[in-house]
Amino acid sequence: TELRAIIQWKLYHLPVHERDEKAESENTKKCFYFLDLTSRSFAAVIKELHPELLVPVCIFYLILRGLDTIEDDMTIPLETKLPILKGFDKILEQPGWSFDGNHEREKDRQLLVEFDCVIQEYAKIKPAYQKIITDITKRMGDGMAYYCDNAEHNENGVNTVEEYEKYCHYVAGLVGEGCTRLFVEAGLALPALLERPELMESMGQFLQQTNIIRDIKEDYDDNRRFYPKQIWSQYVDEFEDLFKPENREKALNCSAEMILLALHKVDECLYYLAGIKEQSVFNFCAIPQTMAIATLNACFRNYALFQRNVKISKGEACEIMTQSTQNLKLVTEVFKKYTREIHKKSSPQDPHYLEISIACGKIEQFIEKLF
Ligand code: RWZ
Repeated sequence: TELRAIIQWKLYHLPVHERDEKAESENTKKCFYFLDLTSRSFAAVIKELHPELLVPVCIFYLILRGLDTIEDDMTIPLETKLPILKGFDKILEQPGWSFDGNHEREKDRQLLVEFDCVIQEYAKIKPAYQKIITDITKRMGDGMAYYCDNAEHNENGVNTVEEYEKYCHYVAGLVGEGCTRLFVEAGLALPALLERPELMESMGQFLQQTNIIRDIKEDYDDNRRFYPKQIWSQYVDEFEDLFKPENREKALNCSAEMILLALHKVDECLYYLAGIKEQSVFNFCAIPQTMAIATLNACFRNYALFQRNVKISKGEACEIMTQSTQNLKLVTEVFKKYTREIHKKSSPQDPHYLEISIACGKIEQFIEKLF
């Protein structure tokens, strides 16, 4: 109830070129160079953040990106990988640390080779922010180590929906928690958000689940599978059968069930956004969420998902950007639009047709209730 009352928007906007260039050291610039290098979508929203959080969030991003690169790299032997993942929080306190054992993507590799610039910048931010970042790094590293070790003994990837959501908790739910604690510490979000941890968890879950749904083909080609067996095994006997043209309908129904699971997070994401007081933080949180619902719509009942990368169009992305940088009302309009499109496309032949209708209807009702 308190969360709902807080829709007073203060427009904050300071173009990057007007910020005090001299205050930023060469080292800081190098960190922003790495932000651009390693992030497709987050660099833009991070660079527009309130000055108080600009560098801390950039550093937070680079640290987790470094961790993610280690986790992802299948060429690093487990006996090297696990100690790095589990001790990454300690690495942040080691000036000069770098890693050149990564050989998968050149851009990610370079960040780890020159990781010292992140460590130096981390040392300069407020201790309260450092504490939050270290805590999340520690818990995420431990979670990743657990899943890497597990994957070694378990060829089939994630089994249950519970395991799937737990994996998403480590790689994304924790990002939601870290960001929220930074916002509250900076006085830019309501402390009440910390008393409803399921809201920040859903923010991360919704983004991560959308990425997993969208990247199924790319992940399969890299020999990774994140769709839980509990879901795909209802449609096909072997995971690879999802990609056979004769299983087209089964594959589409499987992806629809994955999308249904993600849609269950939407209400909590919108409720979370109602707790953000400051415009640049609102944009930072809202843009990825609206991009995600548009991406789910682009994937829904689209067989291309099993053949190549599905993307939203430039035009759609532009419209979403404008609508996501104003207020909660316009953000809910974006959600309403894409939820309706998903609802319209749903197939009565789909075993989860009824559940999908209910989920879409609930989102619409929730939006009506918010205002
Ligand atoms: C946005 C401050 C790249 C940090 C974590 C992100 C890597 C696995 C990928 C740090 C949205 C996709 C980016 C869900 C959080 N973890 N999952 C800041 C980072 C979704 C972002 C990416 C996660 C993450």
